[in-house]
Amino acid sequence: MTKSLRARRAAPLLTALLSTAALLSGCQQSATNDAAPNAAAGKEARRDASEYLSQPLVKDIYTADPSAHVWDGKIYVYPSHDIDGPTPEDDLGAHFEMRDYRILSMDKIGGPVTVGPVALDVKDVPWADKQMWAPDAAKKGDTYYLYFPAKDKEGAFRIGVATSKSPTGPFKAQPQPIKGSFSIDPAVFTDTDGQSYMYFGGIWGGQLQRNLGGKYDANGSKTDLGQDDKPAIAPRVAKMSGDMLEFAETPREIQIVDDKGKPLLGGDHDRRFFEASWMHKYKGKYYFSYSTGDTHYLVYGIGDSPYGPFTYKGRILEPVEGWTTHHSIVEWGGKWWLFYADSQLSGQTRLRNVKVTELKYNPDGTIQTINPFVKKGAAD
Ligand code: FUB
Repeated sequence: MTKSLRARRAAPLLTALLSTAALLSGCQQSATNDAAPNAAAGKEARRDASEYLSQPLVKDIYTADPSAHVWDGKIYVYPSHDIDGPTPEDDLGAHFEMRDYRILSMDKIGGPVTVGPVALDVKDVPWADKQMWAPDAAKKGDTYYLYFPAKDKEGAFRIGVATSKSPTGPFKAQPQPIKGSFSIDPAVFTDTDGQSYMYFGGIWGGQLQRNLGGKYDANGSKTDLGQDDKPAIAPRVAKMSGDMLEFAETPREIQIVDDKGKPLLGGDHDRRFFEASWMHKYKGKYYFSYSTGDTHYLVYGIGDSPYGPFTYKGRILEPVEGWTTHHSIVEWGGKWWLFYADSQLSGQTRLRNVKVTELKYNPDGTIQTINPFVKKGAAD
């Protein structure tokens, strides 16, 4: 698939327009409130619910970018909370106008999902102006930390942190963004030795390409380096301070290399980093996974250190319905799970719904690629 506009890849065309009632009846897992989202009604032709590998976890609000964690045996999902705003779609994601976060929780995968109340609102974050994009969370001692990107008053994405004594909030934001933070999509991984690291970054609307000189350049490239034969822009990682509120070091670039040890190139859109970092550890190895953005894959590399380098290994998830693809991977109940999102309920990229499906490894530690559709070749 070639470089496509963020705005262009909405739901694929189907001949039949399903009724909202029929669509919603396909949801396997219940939420606390079964009211159908208004904007889900008939905007696009859609697939039959039976064609999707899994069904939306909740249907009373729109959610995306699910960061899942297991704390005290319970599963918590920290998603973006999509809303139907007025801004037209563009390549930089201006249509993702999210203003708050609501946390999902469940006792078991496949069981009822509770949608929590507003956990953090942009109006309660002193430095933030708009676009509360993909968050993540961490726990240390008896405190929960919500990490979130938002645009500041100058239009630059920064990453903030808010704390709570409850995993579902409400969270209280620090007055300033994390010093030295920029771009989007924080993912905080705590290693087996207790040290936490934040992975982050995203090109195009995520502004990573506008932060190359250590300072936000509002006039920088809209997309990437524009140098297809040079190493692609790297995601970033930084060790977190003991109090989890700051970086303990200047963020480092993460190398993603091919099987010959060469960095993936900017023109390699099927494999290079775009956004949606996630880190998990399996059998002592570090798995760095991410979205390829304009080619719509979730892919991963494996390394021996939380800093990388990570050797590209393949795809985790083929393209979902909708432009974006963003995920998390977590172990629960002796199995591994992929949380992801698509646009099944609305047919619109800006209004997504989170899902979960089992993730399986091969004996050599590679991940089995998942097709988000039951019928082969259903994705366009
Ligand atoms: O949800 C807004 C943005 O779209 C996220 O931050 C990206 O990862 C993509 O999903």
